[in-house]
Amino acid sequence: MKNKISLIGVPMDLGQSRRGVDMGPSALRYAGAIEKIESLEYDIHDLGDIAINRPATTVDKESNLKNLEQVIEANETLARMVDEEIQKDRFPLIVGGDHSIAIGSLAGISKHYKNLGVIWYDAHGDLNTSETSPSGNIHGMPLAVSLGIGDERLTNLFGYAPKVKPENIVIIGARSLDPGERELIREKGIKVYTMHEIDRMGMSAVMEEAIHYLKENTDGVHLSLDLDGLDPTEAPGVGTPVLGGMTYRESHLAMEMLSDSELITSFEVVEVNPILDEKNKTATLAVGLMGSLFGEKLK
Ligand code: B3U
Ligand code: MN
Ligand code: MN
Repeated sequence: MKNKISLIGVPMDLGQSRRGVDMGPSALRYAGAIEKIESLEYDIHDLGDIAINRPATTVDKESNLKNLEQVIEANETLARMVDEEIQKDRFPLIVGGDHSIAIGSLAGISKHYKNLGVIWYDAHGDLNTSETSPSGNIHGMPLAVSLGIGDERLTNLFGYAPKVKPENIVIIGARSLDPGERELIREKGIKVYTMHEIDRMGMSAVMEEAIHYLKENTDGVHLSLDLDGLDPTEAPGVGTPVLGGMTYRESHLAMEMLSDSELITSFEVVEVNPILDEKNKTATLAVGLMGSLFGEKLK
């Protein structure tokens, strides 16, 4: 991993319906994200937060997508910033905000790789389109969008599509998939470790397999960490909690194994909602996971 990191805050809450996740970047900074990473001897620049245009909720008439224009605008800014940081040879660490910001992260990252791998650590698949989405919430769509599936205004963000290939994606921790998402997973042959596989195989074997799978064919791997991948008893501060998630210990192990693998070339932490949290528990947990991903156990 590069020892130069740039943190970009994206206080985006328009990709879903519960306010408060826009305070995620503040909660993560308050929980000591910068100090944690500095303590691990990285040179970290905090680039501050992207400005989000936040009018009342709008719904695009033809597509039913909520807050489409604002989501596009913020993601274009994010893509540009991420692209610039990679050009400066710095590791992008993006902190949200809801998961719709992965559209911009992947748009800025992917042009630097021929075969970008993606690890999607999440209770959800985020593989909906405006047709399959039960909610119209764009945070349930970023992985489909990055595959080039969905509304063109999103898929073509930053001027190209697709950003990732289905065979370079690994989803870990899924336990809430909509019918359209299941169909897409089957159709595209996307590798998914649901909670069933994690329970049967154990996190260690799952991560070993996932790392081996991505090592073969990718030249960089983006880790997209949605805090609702964890069990809500341990990470209550998320907008759409789903019971039966990955534990604190499993998640630390996963981050440590990824750190050891030296595969990860960009990282994003999303869906921390301090309003729904208990004394910043979820942000604090997230900062701990960042520490593990950045090699804390070796220090
Ligand atoms: N799959 C549902 C729910 C959802 C997706 N991502 C989150 N929730 N966090 C949807 O609205 O697309
Ligand atoms: Mn998600
Ligand atoms: Mn999720």
